[in-house]
Order: sequence, then structure tokens, then C-alpha cells
Amino acid sequence: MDEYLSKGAQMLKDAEKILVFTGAGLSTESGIPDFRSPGGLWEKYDPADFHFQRFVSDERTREIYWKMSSELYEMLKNARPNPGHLGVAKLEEKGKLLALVTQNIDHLHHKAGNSPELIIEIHGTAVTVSCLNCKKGYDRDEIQIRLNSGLRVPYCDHCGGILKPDTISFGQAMPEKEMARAIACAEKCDLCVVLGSSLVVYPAASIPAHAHRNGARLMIINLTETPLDVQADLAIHRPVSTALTEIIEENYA
Ligand code: CNA
Repeated sequence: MDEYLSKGAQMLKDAEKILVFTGAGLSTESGIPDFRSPGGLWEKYDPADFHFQRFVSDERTREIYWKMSSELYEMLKNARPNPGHLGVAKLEEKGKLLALVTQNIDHLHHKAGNSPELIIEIHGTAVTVSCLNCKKGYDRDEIQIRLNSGLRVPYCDHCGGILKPDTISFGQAMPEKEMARAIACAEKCDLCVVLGSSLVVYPAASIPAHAHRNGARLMIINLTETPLDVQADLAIHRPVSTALTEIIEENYA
């Protein structure tokens, strides 16, 4: 084991309250592309079509949105957790996980076995859909069946309002309760571990920075550099699944 991974293992050993912060890079090895890597979703789709104001104001944008969202959902509904997700589940088994803040909408932390009470989905989830008007909730699979049978834009059965997946789009307010909980955990943890995030999407990326400002050590495992690397106690530029597995094996051997 090289010095970076040994240092990571030691940081896990020393910590008692770990806040894990995950991004799309954790799920690329489960077959879900991220936004910003080569081959990522921004090479295929126009980010403007994911903007909330456009979604609510324009039927044509809703049609494009549901087409993209439908393709993505087909990919993520069958995705399985990879060793990176299983590593995070192991931290919980060992009793050191304070909370798991994820920007991911793919439900893979749930599938990996982390307790729902510890998972804070700050960008929402793709597995449910809600009416923006009356708030009626729908299971995404039910909406997906309608889309797969030719419906282009689904509307609420109850009030006819606009339906939208429970994910946070650009320009949409962050979920208040989740953000407040994430900030409180950032103030309580003694180690923040970032896994697979470019750390350029705000306000989400402010969580690890806040943890560090409040005295927590900061470990980042991401393939490419991030703007927080300079502040981090340890930044490892490798695939998260193998790096985390090795660190955890060393720590709990
Ligand atoms: P991002 O900005 O696309 O960054 C991903 C980062 O992960 C990049 O810096 C990559 O270098 C890195 N990366 C890719 N693969 C690996 C790997 N195997 N090991 C280590 N690092 C890797 O994604 P962020 O999460 O930082 O940005 C936030 C957006 C992305 C959130 O709004 C998410 O909802 C959104 N997103 C989520 C998913 C998902 O739920 N799986 C997929 C695509 C986008």
C-alpha cells in the first residue's frame, strides 16, 4: 500500500464521526455517466434543458426533459452498487458514519445497504415524481410505464398540474431540511470524506468546505483535481472504488 492510501487508512482509524459526501463519480463504475468527465452527460445533453424555469414555462422543454430523463432512468433503475458504495456501507457497519450526504439521485446508497436515516439526498431522487401544484407523489416506475407507452409529457391525475421527478434542477431551490441537516453534520463531524465529486456545483460543494472550516479533516478521492484539493489533508486522484476498498481493508484488517 502506498503512502496516500496508508494516510487515508490512518485518517479513518483516527476518526469517530465521519461525514461522507458523494458525487456522480462514485456511480460511473456502476455504468451511470457523470456530468463533466469525457463521455459524460454534458457531451450528450444541453444543460439549459435541465433548467427549472424553462421546464415550468415551456411545454417543448418539458418534452425534451422527459425524453432525456427517461433515457437516464432506464440506465439507473437497473444499476447495481459498486465496491465504492459497498465501502461506504461498511463505514456504517463499523459505527463511524455520522451521515452520508449525496448529490446523486440514483438511489445506489440505498441499494448498497446504508440506512435511509443516514442518507441525505441534497439533489433529490430520481425514484419518485411529484406534482408541482398539488404535491401528489408518484412512483417513478409508474410514470415510466406511461412514457414507455408513448406519452410525451405526463400531468397530474389529480389536478392536471405539471409533474416533475423529485430531483433538483438548475435554478430550483435546494431542499431546506436536507441542506440544514447536511450543514449541521458538517459542523459535527471530525472527518469529511469526498468521493467522486468535481466540487464545482454550489451550494452542494460548500458542505465539505464548511466541515473543514469547522475543524474536520478533509479527504478527497476523485479521479481529477478539485478546487478543494489545496485545502484537503489528503487528495487521492484514483478510481474511488479501488482506492476506498484498499483504505477500508487496511483500516479494518
Ligand atoms: P461531476 O461534476 O460530473 O463530477 C464527477 C467527478 O467524478 C469528476 O471530477 C470526475 O473526475 C470524477 N470521477 C468520475 N469517475 C470516477 C471514478 N471512477 N472514481 C473517482 N472519481 C471519478 O459530478 P458531481 O456529482 O460533482 O456534480 C454534481 C451533479 C452531478 C449533481 O447535481 C448530481 O445530481 C449530478 N449527477 C448525478 C448522477 C448520479 O446520480 N449518478 C449522474 C450524473 C450527474
